[in-house]
Amino acid sequence: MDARVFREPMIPADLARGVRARALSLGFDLVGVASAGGIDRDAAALDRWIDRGLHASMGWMARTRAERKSPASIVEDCRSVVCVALGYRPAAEEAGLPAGWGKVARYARGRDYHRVLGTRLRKLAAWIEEASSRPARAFADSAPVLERAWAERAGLGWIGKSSNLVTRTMGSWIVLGEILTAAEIEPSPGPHPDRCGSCAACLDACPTGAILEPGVVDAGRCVSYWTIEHRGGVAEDRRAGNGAWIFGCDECQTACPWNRRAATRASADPLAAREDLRGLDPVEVLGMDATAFRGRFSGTPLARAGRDGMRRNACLVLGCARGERGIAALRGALRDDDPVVRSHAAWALARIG
Ligand code: B12
Ligand code: SF4
Ligand code: SF4
Repeated sequence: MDARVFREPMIPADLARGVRARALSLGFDLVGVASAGGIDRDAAALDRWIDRGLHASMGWMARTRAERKSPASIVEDCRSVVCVALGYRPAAEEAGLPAGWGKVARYARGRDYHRVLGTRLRKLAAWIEEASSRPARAFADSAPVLERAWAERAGLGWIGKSSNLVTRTMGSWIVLGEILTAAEIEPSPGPHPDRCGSCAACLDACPTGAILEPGVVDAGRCVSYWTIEHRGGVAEDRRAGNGAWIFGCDECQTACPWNRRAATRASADPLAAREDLRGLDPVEVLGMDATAFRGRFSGTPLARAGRDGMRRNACLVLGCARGERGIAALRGALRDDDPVVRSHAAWALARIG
């Protein structure tokens, strides 16, 4: 079904078939289409979340609240949302890390997913534009879009109690992207029914009690927020709960029964985990200069935290581990140029005693 042989724009059902075929040939694991409109439950949940201040210092979530509720504010006359997912569960079972090392969230151990998804989605969007003669724009966590809500409506999976989108085939070990388009594309059967049932494993597993109630995460308690999104010092009462996470946190996902049976990815896949990012030595991270930081982390999601952010996280990991190994590096960091690294090194030393 090559769009170029059609003079007239395709009808919605043909567009849906074409989108699906192309998305799968581009290497996406899951694809579905939702008609734009009717995410009232999620819009109301977003309002409650922001009004309760659960977005912590992510002021951009509050500033873009109106756009998040309305795809038409991003693409004029938006009619359809094409949702895709790419899985990242590693093929091999994981060996343990050396004592005192920092854990890296699974999604962050390979190439930056924004780039991988973005490149493929733009190709899909170009095809939609050509086939429908209507505008189509591609995003992967790069615009104010309620990505999980749209993916649920497009039938990819359901928003679980952890607030992650969980799928039957890949669990929640997936990243999401979407295309907003003014093209009328036949929607997929959706929304996906809830499959959490009476399970509450993610709520029990969260080390900081960040999942306040099913589907509601308090960012201000979430290790992922503090180690990835937050700039500056980590609140004092949140440091001890950080545990060994140096970037992100996977506890609510590791506990999920759907993730244990999730499909794994071949080592050649574009998000394949790099062995050297499976875990990090916090002493080494603390000692990284700008060149070493770029050399190791550029092109990966870890670059988002920045060099000082990662060194701050390294202090948290060392302080939580309370081992003697980090003492010399932490003492050196007391004279660091960055005040946040200095104060977190002092905190870690005090904890080690
Ligand atoms: C802000 C943000 C964060 C924040 C806040 C998390 C949060 N839960 O909102 C922080 C920094 C903490 C974070 C952490 C993570 N994130 Co994040 N994050 C985002 C971002 C940019 C916006 C999310 C958002 O809109 N939050 C607003 C709140 C209101 O929405 P929500 O939590 O999803 O809540 C929904 C449910 O409550 C639902 N709902 C309503 N009523 C009810 C009732 C019930 C019973 C239930 C179950 C649900 C429900 O409605 C709400 C709106 O849809 C998205 C990208 C995007 N543009 O969407 C990525 C995104 C959600 N993050 C992603 C990832 C991978 C993560 C981490 C797994 C990373 C990690 N390993 O460290 C963790 C997971 C933590 C968690 N349990 O959520 C992926 C999720 C993939 C997936 N399978 O779901 C996304 C989609 C990015 C992407 N493009 O792939 N993230
Ligand atoms: S990412 Fe970690 S801290 Fe955040 S909700 Fe999940 S288990 Fe809790
Ligand atoms: S751990 Fe259980 S409750 Fe939480 S998302 Fe997975 S299935 Fe749902």
